[in-house]
Amino acid sequence: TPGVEDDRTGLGIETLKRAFFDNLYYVQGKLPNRASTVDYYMALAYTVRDRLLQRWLATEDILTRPEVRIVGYLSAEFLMGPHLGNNLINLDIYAPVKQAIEESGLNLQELIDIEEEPGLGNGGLGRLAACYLDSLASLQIPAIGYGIRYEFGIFDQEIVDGWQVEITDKWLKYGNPWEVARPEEAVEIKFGGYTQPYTDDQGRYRVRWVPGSTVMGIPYDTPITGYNVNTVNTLRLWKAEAPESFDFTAFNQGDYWGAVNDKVVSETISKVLYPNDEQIQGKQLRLQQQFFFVSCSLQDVIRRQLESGRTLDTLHEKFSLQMNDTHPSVAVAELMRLLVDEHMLEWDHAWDITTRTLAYTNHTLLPEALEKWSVSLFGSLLPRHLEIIFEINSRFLDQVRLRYPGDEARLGQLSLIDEGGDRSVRMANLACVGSHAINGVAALHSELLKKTVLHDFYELMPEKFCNVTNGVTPRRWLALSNPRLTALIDRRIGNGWLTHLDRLRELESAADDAGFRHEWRMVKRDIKADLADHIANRTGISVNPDTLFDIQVKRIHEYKRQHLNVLHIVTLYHRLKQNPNQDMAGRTFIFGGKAAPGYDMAKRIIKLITSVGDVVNKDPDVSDRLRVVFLPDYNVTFGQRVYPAAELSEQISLAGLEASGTGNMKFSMNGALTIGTLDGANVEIREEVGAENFFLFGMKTEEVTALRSQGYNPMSYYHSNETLKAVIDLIASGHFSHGDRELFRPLIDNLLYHDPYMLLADYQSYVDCQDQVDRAYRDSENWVRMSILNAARMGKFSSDRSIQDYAQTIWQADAVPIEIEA
Ligand code: 26Q
Repeated sequence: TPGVEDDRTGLGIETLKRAFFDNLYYVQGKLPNRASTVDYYMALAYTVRDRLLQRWLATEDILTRPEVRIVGYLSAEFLMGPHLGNNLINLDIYAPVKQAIEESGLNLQELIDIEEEPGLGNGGLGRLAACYLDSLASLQIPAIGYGIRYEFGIFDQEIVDGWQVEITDKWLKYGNPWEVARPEEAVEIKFGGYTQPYTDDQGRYRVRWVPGSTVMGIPYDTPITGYNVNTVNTLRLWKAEAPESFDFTAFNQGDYWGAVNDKVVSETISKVLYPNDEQIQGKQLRLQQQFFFVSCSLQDVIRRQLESGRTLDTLHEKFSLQMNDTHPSVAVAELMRLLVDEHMLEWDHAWDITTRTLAYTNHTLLPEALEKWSVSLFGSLLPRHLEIIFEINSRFLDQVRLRYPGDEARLGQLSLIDEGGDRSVRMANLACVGSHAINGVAALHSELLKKTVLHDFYELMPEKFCNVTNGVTPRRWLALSNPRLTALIDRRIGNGWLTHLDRLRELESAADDAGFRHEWRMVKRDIKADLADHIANRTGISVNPDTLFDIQVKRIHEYKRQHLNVLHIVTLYHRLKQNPNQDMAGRTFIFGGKAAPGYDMAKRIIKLITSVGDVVNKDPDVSDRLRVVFLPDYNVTFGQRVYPAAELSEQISLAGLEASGTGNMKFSMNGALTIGTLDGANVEIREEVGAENFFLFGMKTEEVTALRSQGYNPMSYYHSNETLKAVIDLIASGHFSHGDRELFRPLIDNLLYHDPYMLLADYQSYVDCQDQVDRAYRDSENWVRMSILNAARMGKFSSDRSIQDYAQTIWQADAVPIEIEA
């Protein structure tokens, strides 16, 4: 009937209201008088989901066309953050939905805020995967994100008596309206057992894998909307379940307990995300998780290839598979096994397809963070894959010998097997050999990779190496999280910049416009007041929105040097105690971040922050100018509140250790200035915003290397710097720990006797730089000017640019616009 809107797709206000209450009734099974906020949230989520399904199915449909090239992003983590608000932005239905919800007597923000965020990642690497999915869809590039549907994501953090306490993350407790299970596309995954050589009917030598156990991988699909386009890609996450055949055999033998136990063991695989980042332990379950999602995903890719009417010879023409760090790197061996053992391709042919299909992104320079698995563990879990890796290694090392005759040392470095002590498989080496492209995540990082951790690979195959500097999606990190700044920018330069972030440069002239500066300042001030309210509600600490908001939010790690920030705070405290009339701008120091549960030093850094805060915030001599807040449970949702409110972004890792950083970009986009070292993407941020708009301090990577090789002695800094000594002594004396001199001893001793991240060497430079920040902040007109210029010059750090780089240099993937009949 003309003029009548479909209740599942219509966008008229009355239609939206009717659809919303229909979903509340028919899906949630609730009448308005009995409905909770969660019920309303669910009803709204289904209402929004209905409105993207046509585009989702149309996008799925074009994947089956043989000529359409698909990017598969393989990642053990996808730190998506809440979907509802993001989908409202991307579908461009925020305004009508807000009106419909408000006319229904409800508050849209309240419904958006109640969503449990899917925290299926630790930090940077997982969040990067999420930004990349957003940009892939927005650029209309057909793509599938492949990962694990962890039942428990990253733990929730509570702070009890100043210490971190971990709480399990039951994100699925009310159900997940954004996912669709596809049990009909389940696959079988095998583990353990042994291998058996045999001769096939053509008389060829072959190997059969007789597995010890099987689990099923059930795909759960989540739609990934693009911004203002028809493309809706898929995030396909795998859940592990026991195969039914298990029940039958066990039940028939009367072993009920055994059958149930097998089920429990199988389902353990996708139970929980490992909460460690950077520092890794070789746990069997982690390797099972990695193989599980890789094998599920590769089988899925092969099925799609065959269903599109292609043969496996051209797998690399239809698919480009990106490995997010080495976590999915067993894909090299698994793709070889699928092609050679199951699909009967010749080794050389299979190897050619494998290396042309796979590419590898490295995210770390910490040597201890390079993934290794003991050969015995690997062989007991994946006996056939271990054989395949040995075969790949033997052929690879033969080539290396031809190139470098007699160079045994180099051979030892390049080998996929570390022969020292307990033999182990080096996953980065496997990823390098099995990929056609290897990239770092910022210019400096990619250069350092070639010079250090992957140096021998670079000399052997320089053509594989490239850089793709990270980026973040301005849809979530500006439009969604900072609507007021977004509206102000729109008023000045019109719209269109969210998909062409370089156009923010048109704001440069506004930096010289006093009226615009005033508006910019008012927006920032309002958002700071909101954050201040939130801090008061969450922690009971009152903070003054007219002080400088100085923020460090990221995983707690020694190399990120949150404790250097603390040394600065104690320095200011010490100064103010000595000279209470000291002239300085008031500052609010805000920290957030989780420590890996087994990382004692990181947990003690949290305790140090909260303890210094307890003393400083209560001391009337200083608390008008200094406040220290540790905000518990830093996550994507909280990030969306914090970046818009920041004025100073702390990016203070020891140079050469932060691969890129992505929080640095989110801060700067929202008009914060950076105090930082020349590390990771800070280098490029500074290049873009101009040295005069960036607070640089600390040693450069070359200076770090030089100091280390000449023999670093932290104690000499302690003895030669009076303030530093006073600050360290104050912490050691028990001043912040009710007289307890033991509490922070592990931290202090580590700094004085080892200081692996060279805080003491960078201390003075950091404090001097912070003093410059203080002076700059007090020239408030110029500060606002710099703030505007920071935001205006962030175009490079849109993840759209990163994805275009990947698409052109690594994937050869094109946009495929999706047509929808009206
Ligand atoms: C590996 C094996 C076993 C258990 C855990 C892990 C594991 C898990 C997560 C190892 C590392 C991670 C996460 C690393 C990470 O987030 N790296 C960050 O990646 C960002 C995106 O490229 C960069 O911006 C950061 O600089 C980098 O630290």
